[in-house]
Amino acid sequence: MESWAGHRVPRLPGAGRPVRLYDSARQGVHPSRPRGAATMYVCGITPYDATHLGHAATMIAFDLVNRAWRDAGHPVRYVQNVTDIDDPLLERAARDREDWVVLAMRETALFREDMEALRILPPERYVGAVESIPAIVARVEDLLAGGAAYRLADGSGDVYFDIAASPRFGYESNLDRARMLELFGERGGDPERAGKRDPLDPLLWRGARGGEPAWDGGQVGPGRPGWHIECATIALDLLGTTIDVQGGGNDLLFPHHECSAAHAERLTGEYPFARHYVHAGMIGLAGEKMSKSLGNLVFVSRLRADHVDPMALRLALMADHYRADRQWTDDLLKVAQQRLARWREAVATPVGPAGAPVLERVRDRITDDLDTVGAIAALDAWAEATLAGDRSDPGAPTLIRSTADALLGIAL
Ligand code: 5CA
Ligand code: ZN
Repeated sequence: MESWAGHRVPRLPGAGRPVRLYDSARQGVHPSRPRGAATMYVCGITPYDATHLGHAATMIAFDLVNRAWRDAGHPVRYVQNVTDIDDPLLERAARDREDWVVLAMRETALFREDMEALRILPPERYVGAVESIPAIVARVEDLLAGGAAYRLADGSGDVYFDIAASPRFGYESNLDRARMLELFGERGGDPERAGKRDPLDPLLWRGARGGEPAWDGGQVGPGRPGWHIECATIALDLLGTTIDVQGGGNDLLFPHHECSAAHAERLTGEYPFARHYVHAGMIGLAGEKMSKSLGNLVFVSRLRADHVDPMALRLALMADHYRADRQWTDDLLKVAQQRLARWREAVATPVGPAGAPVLERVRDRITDDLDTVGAIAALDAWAEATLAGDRSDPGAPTLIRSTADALLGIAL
């Protein structure tokens, strides 16, 4: 699939720092230690509706990781998927009497536009599930041949992963079995399905059904891919055996990231699949998680059409810590708009207070598990001092402009 257009990132003087991130598996903040190029796989959209502010917030969080790594001198290899075949997409298309392919293409195109407007650096590879089917089939064949997968005996052609083949199952999410069962049922799993070895076994391949799209699955049989094997396959094939960051919103902690890690580790024999499992908090509206199924969405494209500056949107979504579940409010946007205007006014002056310590402070805060609150406070303080008349450093406005651009993705 086509990715979206990027932009030039200014180089900052001095040295960037090692990036420290919270890892859900170890339940603590640890430095990421990329060996050469840093590798990151982020779980992208299921394109049955337009990009909402929750998607945007999650993509911004991982864009900050990308920018911090680059600042530290690492080339970044970043891959993101599009789940362009799955139950929710087919259900929406059926509801609206629309061709599911047309729906997916339209919403993916809109997502690209939104990402570009928000100045999210594009992934090196932006990959759909459909185009990955031959690769996924090869992985399912491999799991079947190795005894880690089984075919249901009911003639459906459905193939499941046997979680007993994954002795560490549960290490990524740190949840007890009761909670796993609950979440599995809520998030696309089928704990009640008869004939499975364990209610938590996830679907690898769904055998062809009348009225549903299906692909040639070789020895696996005709059908379509399961969700977790999609992300495991794409990440392994494009980034290699062990990746630095597996990312997404915290709604993917279980079962999605647990199961993709279990698949990948069984396929490669290497542990862990990801050195860091990084999860962004959920953006909600009026106390509810913003989600397509609840229908309580604020779309990025809607706000853009209303002439909201995407930079203000970006600032608003960075005003609290990325891991916090938080609510979207009109007030959040107003504050960000005022902040953006102050920063722009300040960098438009020819001189300001010293810029270098501000750059160091922003670097320090961002590399401490993406502390955007601290980074924004440092830029606020500089802008207020400038506007109050502290004008000692003629290089400062340019440096601050580059700092906001390179590290926060904010064009002033
Ligand atoms: N296609 C799968 C991932 S492989 C999926 O979860 N798609 S999605 O469209 O539902 O979400 C796309 C990304 O946005 C995921 O990383 C998801 O965790 C994140 N996300 C979804 N809803 C929210 C929300 N309300 N707040 C923050 N992030 C969200
Ligand atoms: Zn995924």
